[in-house]
Amino acid sequence: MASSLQSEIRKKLLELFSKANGEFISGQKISEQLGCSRTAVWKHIEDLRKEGYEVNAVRKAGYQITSKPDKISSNEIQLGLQTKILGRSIVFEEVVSSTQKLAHKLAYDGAEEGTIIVTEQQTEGRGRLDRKWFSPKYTGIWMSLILRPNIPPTSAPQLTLLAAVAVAQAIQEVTGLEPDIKWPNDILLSGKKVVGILTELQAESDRINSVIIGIGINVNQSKLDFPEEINGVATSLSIAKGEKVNRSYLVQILLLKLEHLYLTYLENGFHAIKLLWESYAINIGEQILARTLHGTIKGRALGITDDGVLKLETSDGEIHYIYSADIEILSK
Ligand code: BTX
Repeated sequence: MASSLQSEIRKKLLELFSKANGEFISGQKISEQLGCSRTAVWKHIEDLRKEGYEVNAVRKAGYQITSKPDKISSNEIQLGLQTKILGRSIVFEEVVSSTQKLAHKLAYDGAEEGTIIVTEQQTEGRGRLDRKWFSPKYTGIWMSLILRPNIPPTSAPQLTLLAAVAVAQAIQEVTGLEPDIKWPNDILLSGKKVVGILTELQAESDRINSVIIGIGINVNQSKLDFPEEINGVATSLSIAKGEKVNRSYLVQILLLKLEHLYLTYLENGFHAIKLLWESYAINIGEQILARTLHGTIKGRALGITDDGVLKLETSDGEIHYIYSADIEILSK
């Protein structure tokens, strides 16, 4: 109770500074607006400083924020967040093994729909099929989102595609870059992977308890930051754009895009999402190699079905439906 009151006060304080637009606010005004004593205000300011905010304090004039930390935190994400459901509850940890792992636990314990788990660093970030996801500190967005849609478990892959569209839209809006999507879950810039998406379920045979969508975005890494094994295949937004990108702002826009698509999806189904997804897809119409758990198939990617399943035509004219695979594009 006490801590949620503290975080409410903190949120209000940051809102006040945001409205002040870099101007001073008097201690008196802050204490009135926050409904707490001048000493409590001073303590909150000290806490902000510890988190890396630079706060100017001048007698009679009051307080002024002169710079914000290049950090991800609940405050940074919440301040200016325009969503109604997604990200209204934020769990932030400086370091975790994997936000997916923590999200599973919280979802199991009843976390509300829209809860996000965000961290500065993952020590055991994971990709599909237990592969590793490289998640160094202060450079990326490592986030899991808990959803509780009333859809059958077989429709859950559609949410991976929905998330990919939302990430692509957010990257486009924030950076002006034009990402491609490679079925099902890779987002690429100039052919290199900049985002990975991992969708996992807590479900019974016919109903979903929760969908946990893990999103990893390489934001401010330089080329040298990637380990050798992925150096040739990975990139970051800042490498592609030539300048740093504000991560908290990107999370805010991403949540907004996700929410919009998710509500559209719940109301009208997958079709509109499918059309958007196809507008970003690079492997449709191409000769591809699909490596599935059951073997490798070569053929032309015809598109995706209304369920988000990849349709592939082999040279003998046979149509195959691919539910899960790694895709290599053979022709452009
Ligand atoms: P994936 O299986 O499609 O991709 C994993 C593969 O991508 C690795 O085997 C490696 O070759 C390459 N890779 C690893 N790290 C990176 C990176 N930072 N950038 C580009 N390529 C890389 C993709 O799986 C799904 C990834 C989801 C990550 C999020 S982060 C938040 C959440 N928590 C968590 O543990 N995972 C998700």
